[in-house]
Amino acid sequence: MKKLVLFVALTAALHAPAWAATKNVILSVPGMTCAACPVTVKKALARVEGVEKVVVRFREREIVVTFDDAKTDAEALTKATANAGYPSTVKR
Ligand SMILES: [Cu+2]
Repeated sequence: MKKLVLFVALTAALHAPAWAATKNVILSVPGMTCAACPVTVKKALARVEGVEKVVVRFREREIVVTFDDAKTDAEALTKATANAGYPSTVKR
């Protein structure tokens, strides 16, 4: 019985969104060389769970991603663009 109580308490703690926050990250994506590229990268990023908004700055070869940091992180985002064929780095 004690174990069950502990388990329930732990589960509740792990799922509490108390520290969840919306974050912005700027990804540098040098491989976006034509107007069609951002479409592919944007789709790949939008598929990542926790991503709320994707804004492409094509001329700067940058993408601003708004995400829930309880669900994903910058590493997962760069991985997603790389998997789509566009390696990226975090600018900020
Ligand atoms: Cu292209």
